[in-house]
Amino acid sequence: MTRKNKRRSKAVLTLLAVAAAVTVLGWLAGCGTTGDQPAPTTVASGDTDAVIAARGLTPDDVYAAVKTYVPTGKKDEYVMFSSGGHSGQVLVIGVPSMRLLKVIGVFTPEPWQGWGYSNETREVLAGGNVGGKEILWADTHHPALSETGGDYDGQFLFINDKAQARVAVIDLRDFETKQILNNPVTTSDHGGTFVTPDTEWVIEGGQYAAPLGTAYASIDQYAEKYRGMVTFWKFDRSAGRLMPDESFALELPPYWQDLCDAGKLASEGWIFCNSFNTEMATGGIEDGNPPFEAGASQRDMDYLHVINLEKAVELAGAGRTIEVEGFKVLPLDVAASEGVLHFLPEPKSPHGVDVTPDGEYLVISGKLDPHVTIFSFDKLKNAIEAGTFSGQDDYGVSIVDFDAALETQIELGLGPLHTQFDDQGYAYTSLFLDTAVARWSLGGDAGAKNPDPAWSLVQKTGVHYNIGHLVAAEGDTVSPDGGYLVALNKWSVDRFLTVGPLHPQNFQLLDITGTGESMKLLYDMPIGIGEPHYVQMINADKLNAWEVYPEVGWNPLSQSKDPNAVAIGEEKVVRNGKNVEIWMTAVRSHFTPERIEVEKGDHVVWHITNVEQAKDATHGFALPNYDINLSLEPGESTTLEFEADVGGVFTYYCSEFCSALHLEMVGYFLVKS
Ligand code: RUQ
Ligand code: CUA
Repeated sequence: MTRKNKRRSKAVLTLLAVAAAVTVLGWLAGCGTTGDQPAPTTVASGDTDAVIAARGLTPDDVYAAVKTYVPTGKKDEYVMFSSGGHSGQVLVIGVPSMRLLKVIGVFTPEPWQGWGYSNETREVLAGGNVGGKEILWADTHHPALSETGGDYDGQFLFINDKAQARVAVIDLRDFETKQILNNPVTTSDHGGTFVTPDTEWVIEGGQYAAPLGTAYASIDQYAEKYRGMVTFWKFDRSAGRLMPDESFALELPPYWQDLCDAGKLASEGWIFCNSFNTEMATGGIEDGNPPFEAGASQRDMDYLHVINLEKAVELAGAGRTIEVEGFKVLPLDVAASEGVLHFLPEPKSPHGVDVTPDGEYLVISGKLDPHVTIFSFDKLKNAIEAGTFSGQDDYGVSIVDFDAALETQIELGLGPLHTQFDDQGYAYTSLFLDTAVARWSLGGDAGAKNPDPAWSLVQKTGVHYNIGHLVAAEGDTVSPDGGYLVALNKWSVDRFLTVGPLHPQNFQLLDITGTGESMKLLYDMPIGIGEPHYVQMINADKLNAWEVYPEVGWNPLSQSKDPNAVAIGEEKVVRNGKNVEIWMTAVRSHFTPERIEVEKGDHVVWHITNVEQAKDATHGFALPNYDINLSLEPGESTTLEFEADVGGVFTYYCSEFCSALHLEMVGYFLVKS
């Protein structure tokens, strides 16, 4: 048993004992009602039994409360990184308390943290411009924590934008976005981001086929001119950046690629991506054609794309790529003839492909098939080597014989989507239509860790409602932790007070500590921001974020001291023709200087350093009518630049309540017309 597991088991035992005691007290107090009417707010203070009785809590409620309550001063055991969906941001949430710790500005300006208002943050956002056009929203789907040896290492987080085919890099030393890149080869992505076990590559799988790059082709030329893709972004860990020049895409048939996963341990070096619409439906309901939803779900089988990444890297290195919009692309015919790409039939309009922790099996969820289909990587590899193919698709890609790679199929229920794993040899699959989480037992060595028969459905627990993704603690790594699982529900229907017709989505925490049919629902968390898709949950011990920047004058983009950092006593304003450059400090409770006068039409460059080193001593910098608000964390130095094109007198002020004299932390910006 690892240190972590021991600690957790002990904690769980203590919690169970407390919960049992409270539960008995609850029963003695005669509670057990399950009404959803508002509970009385005034009950005898200090009397736990009376509170339980007055609030109508059941023994299960009390257990859930005791399992999730994190008292003040204590900290959460896990941290979840959640996509913020079409808000374009990332959410940071503590587990088991399910408290929101932070919203990280990624693709969308986030004024309270100054994201998108300084030179540095604008530069990062501009990396996501598409054909020179500023795009300030995104549909974030799948966050991926950086890994070392297939385990989260707590250093970086990546996330994709499905709408514009972009990827972002967040540095977990300061939880700030450092890079955004637009994929020049494609217009949409979905199967991203996923990382290889040592984070050499960040995977971005495509979604809706289109002509590569910005080319135009009529929809009648779909089969000849439209293409899918998967892109492998090379990651330089020491620079903390993706390297476009060392990255490449793989051209794929115009099926709609969906989620991907990287092989690990036994299957390291291989990448697996699902696809749907192998029918190559092109829509046109208005012309009497079947709508996409019908046209794209005719066939019983679609194709799992089995990609030999090592071989692809080798061929890209040997110059077998072509260039599309200045980006390297390994052509489909090369991939097919050189054995980089094979197809494996998979039922039916699949969504998630998830590799088991040992890397031995691939779990496929077909949205229209009540089973999960489990392939053995070993069998798959042998079939490829032996050439056990059932044919080729229209693009010359060999199709591996389904039965040759099949391990088994397990009937779970309706609408299986995604699968995660625990430390006891269980897998957990979300069932969208059943609105349930299915716990099932793995086979192989992993499955021997629990008492349930191998490859069998063990329990289904209802969730509220219509679950998409789910996450278990470190549940997609080589060593999942178990303990907690979160269901990411698309609908909340009746779970919360109504806040208008746009309802929050609902994260539900489940207790997965036991074996057999012991899964329990613990907690509901409304998500008051865009639709989260995927989440990863990391042990909090693995994160080593800074509490203040390491040195006064720190530039968060370069992660080093800024050449324009200002020390106390060195503040100045320098005019050079129409250019005015300001070097300013911020400290409790004043800016220096406090009066700045410019001419209308001047070009202003303004450097500000927060010279504080105390935790939490953040200053804001709000400049009214100029659309500027900054957040200067302790030690941070930043620059902003603008034309003084609005005449008048404006007070720049600190927008963080930093001290008793915060209201006095102000200065006059006078723009003479
Ligand atoms: S995908 S649940 Cu990106 Cu399943 Cu949304
Ligand atoms: Cu500084 Cu308020």
